[in-house]
Amino acid sequence: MLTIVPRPRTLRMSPDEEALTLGTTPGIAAAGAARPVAELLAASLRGRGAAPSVVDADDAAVIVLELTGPDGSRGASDDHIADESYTLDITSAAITVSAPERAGLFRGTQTLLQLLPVDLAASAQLPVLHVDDAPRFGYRGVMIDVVRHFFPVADVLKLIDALALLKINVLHLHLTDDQGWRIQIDSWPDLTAVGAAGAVGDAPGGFYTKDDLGRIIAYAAERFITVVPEIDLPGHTNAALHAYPELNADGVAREAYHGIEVGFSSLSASPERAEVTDRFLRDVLGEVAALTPGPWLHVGGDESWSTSAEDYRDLVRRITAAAAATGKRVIGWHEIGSCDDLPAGTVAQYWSYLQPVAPAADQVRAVVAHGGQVIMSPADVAYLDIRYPEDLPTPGGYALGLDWADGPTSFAAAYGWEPTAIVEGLAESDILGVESPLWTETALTIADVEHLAFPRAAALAEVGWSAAGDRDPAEFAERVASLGPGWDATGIRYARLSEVPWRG
Ligand code: TNX
Repeated sequence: MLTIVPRPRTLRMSPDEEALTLGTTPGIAAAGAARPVAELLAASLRGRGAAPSVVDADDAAVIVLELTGPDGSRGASDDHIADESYTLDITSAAITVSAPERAGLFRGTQTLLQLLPVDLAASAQLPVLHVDDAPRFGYRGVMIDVVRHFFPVADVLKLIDALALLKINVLHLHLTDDQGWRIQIDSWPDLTAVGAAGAVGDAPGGFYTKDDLGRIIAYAAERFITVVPEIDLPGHTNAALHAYPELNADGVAREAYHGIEVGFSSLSASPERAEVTDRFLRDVLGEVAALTPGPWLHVGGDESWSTSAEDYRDLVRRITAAAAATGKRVIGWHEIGSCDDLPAGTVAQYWSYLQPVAPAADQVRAVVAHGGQVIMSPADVAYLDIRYPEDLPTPGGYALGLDWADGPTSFAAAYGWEPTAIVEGLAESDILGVESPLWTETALTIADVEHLAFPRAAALAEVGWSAAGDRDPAEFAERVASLGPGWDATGIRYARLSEVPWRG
């Protein structure tokens, strides 16, 4: 059976034709802008024991990567959503991936990698087939909270590779929260000098220098994944309120916080703090926007329960205006829809349930009514930090996951939802895409993150990429089982859920 996740738009098999034999020293032909994609494919094949060589267009190469469009040199870091469509052709003689843009070419190579065995030290047989593929939604994200626990750059790069294989194209980094501030800001140095020290419990803190974040962004961009940075405002700001007393209404620094409660911190809307708060917003959002080449800037907006409704609307207006002034498109959690003065094109990230809890649906519709769009992250199905229904051995031996979002989330539930069926009145085009957040209150290590994320991130990837319509959970579980050997080979500590018929 064929093993492509997410399911491609069309797949035509020709079982009567003679299979292709891929030797252990395959040539990969790629010219010009296709070359870096070929180099990445070669590195992946090398990781599986083959000895490929990348050549300029050459008839002898068994793998050919070709760009067909005039925009062939554009990448995900440009100010547009890349064209990710591609075709993959396997004949008895050759493998050809064609795409109008490099992003699609890269996506096609990920499909090819899924079709190849994990051990290429011996020659492999590939069936003759034709894949014609393109995503349903332009934004298919995974978020990682690097505040509640901090993850060094190498951990994030490993995660990026695993997400790239699933054709995820956005990595949302939750960079600030009550427990810590994780990104260097030159104009406000104490955000990290003071605000990055701790995490949840007695876990160590940490932060990314601008160079660190630059390495993450560059690595992601090579794989056509856009990094969306989030500075969570006006709530979830205890780390900043701890580092800078002048950001507090009373001018007194808050204590450092290492718990997991939410909703107690807020920037001040008081007129006496207007100058310093607006300067803070301008400086921080300006520096973060300058660091990230992608089109989006996430400003949080969730759970500001200690901010009055009036102050919240005032602060969100100022926050989103400062974010929009950087030239980025603003994203916020759906609560920002209570502010009726949002910049044009603002995106609301919906994190209520499949059955919306008031006023979430109204807030989302308000954003759409102002010309904005929505990212769907329903907590009861898309959240990766919610625990599994079964108790599985975990990498660290301690329990992982929270269960506030309507109890545990099964693999079938993570797969069986439709983004357009949640908030009434939204058209398909109102939905920018889907995202799975992974909050890290219980995840101390990247192995913990992997256990929570995989295989459920594969479900999110298919909800975002593959055509709407009937999803057969049993058939999907079969395909996901085929990812197991690749995850084993690359050291991904996925959860061996009983819902998936893992091989071996
Ligand atoms: C709510 S969901 C949060 C996070 C927490 C998470 C889990 C959302 C937008 N905010 O701050 O980490 O619950 O406790």
